[in-house]
Amino acid sequence: MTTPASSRQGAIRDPALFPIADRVAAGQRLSAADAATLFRSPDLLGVGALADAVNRARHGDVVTFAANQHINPTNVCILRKTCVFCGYARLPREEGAYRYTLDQVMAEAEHARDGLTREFHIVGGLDMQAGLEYYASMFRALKREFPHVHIKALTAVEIAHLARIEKMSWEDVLLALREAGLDTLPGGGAETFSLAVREQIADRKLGGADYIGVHRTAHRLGIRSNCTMLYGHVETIEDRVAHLSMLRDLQDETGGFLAYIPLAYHPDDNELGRRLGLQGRSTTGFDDLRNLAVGRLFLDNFDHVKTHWIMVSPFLSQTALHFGVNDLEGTVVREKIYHAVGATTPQALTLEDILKLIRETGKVPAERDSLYRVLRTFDPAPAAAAS
Ligand code: V47
Ligand code: SF4
Repeated sequence: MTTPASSRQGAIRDPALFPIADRVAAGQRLSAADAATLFRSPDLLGVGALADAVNRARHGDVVTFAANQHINPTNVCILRKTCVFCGYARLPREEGAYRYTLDQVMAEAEHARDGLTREFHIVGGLDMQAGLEYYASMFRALKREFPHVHIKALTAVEIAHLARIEKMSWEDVLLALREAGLDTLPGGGAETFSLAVREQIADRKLGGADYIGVHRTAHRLGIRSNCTMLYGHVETIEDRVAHLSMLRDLQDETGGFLAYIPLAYHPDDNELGRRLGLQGRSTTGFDDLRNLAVGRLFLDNFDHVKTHWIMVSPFLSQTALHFGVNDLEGTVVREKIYHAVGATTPQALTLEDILKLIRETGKVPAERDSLYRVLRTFDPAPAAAAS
């Protein structure tokens, strides 16, 4: 047996990774079995080294970030009882339920006057009282007041919900929203596509095939989108691989995905965490880094892999920059969904925080727009800077 170049360099210790390293070096696509091997390997540094090499080949040392602002207009959701991992949703008359008026949305959007915010990320519950016109008038008003701010809004699940309550097709809903100002779709709502998993954690939620179907429709209309996978709950390695395969297949077909974002399940303050006895025990850093690295390696047709530091902490996101990640979810003014389920990380980082975080890793920070075009590149700092 020949010794692969990468193992000679000593980066890879697990022999099960040698043939995968050879395929990566040859630019060959990884199989589902390879992805399962990567997920099972205890050699996190080996998996990370492979992902880092692939990431560097695409992006060099550049790490991008975008200054965005989350707006969550309603937490009223008809799936409140069945999405058992969600601590954010409320029934209409339940304590804590809210639905913003247009004025409240606009007041919250005022933060974008700081001039730094380039994107509104708008998602909420499946609220029967928040129909197409609720969102269309919101997007029109936001575009009128903040024409320079990109609107990334409504997950595939919310698009399908609007289609159902308005008795319209997905396509017509997307066309109407684009007309009002929608620019791209966020990747939420994917959870883990496996039927067995959905039955346990998100029964009655839009299924995986339909999630893919909504994104396919959006891509056909020229609306780009992100995609996600929620991991660290009841899913198996095979469920993760099947999920990633569906994302990779759609990307082969349309090329419409901008970024992949693995989302770490937070077990606090939600029914699933109580059922699984996981409260106070979030995903491990090991598994967080591995999910990011495997995403980079298996999703060979994706340009961008992003960490969401709100979920996995700025510290882990920083380390992830050496595990295949090229993008950080940027400055977030106010964020409710994760802080309803126990996230204890800071709710916003300043521009200086983000630059420091990237520079310390020896990488070059670059601000991007919502379509991942670099807007300005910042000077790298000496990697050994101590403060
Ligand atoms: O779909 C809900 C997740 C997602 C919990 O597209 C939870 O740029 C962990 O998709 N523990 C929405 N996660 C957020 C999302 C996202 C985030 C950042 C950037 C982008 C993007 C998209 O949040 C939901 C669900 O998977 N979520 N509850 C929880 N207990
Ligand atoms: Fe509703 Fe989304 Fe929460 Fe499910 S995850 S209950 S769809 S807000």
